[in-house]
Amino acid sequence: MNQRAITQIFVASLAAGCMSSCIHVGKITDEPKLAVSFDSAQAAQVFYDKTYVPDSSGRNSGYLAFGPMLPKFTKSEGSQLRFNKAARAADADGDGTISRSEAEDYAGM
Ligand SMILES: [Ca+2]
Repeated sequence: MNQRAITQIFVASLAAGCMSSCIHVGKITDEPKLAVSFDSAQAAQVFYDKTYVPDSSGRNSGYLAFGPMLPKFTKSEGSQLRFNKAARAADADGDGTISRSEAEDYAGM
């Protein structure tokens, strides 16, 4: 193989790898925050701990990959949409107030 062919293969591989692994298209969806209250500080603490503190399972959501990767298309939730989903799940009776027992049920305590 001559020098020119090796150079062309190298450049083509580099371009293909960069083009396929450098593309990340993300879309964030969000909505206005719900008006939710808590009947106690403990209820709020349990709710926020469950909703925003990562679990301690030790699993890593990242990954390590070698070589060219496919373009990455992701959809993610905005912070208010995440809060609203959690609040709807926690507020079992739908009265707009999360009680301590509702927060504990939501947290699986
Ligand atoms: Ca409630």
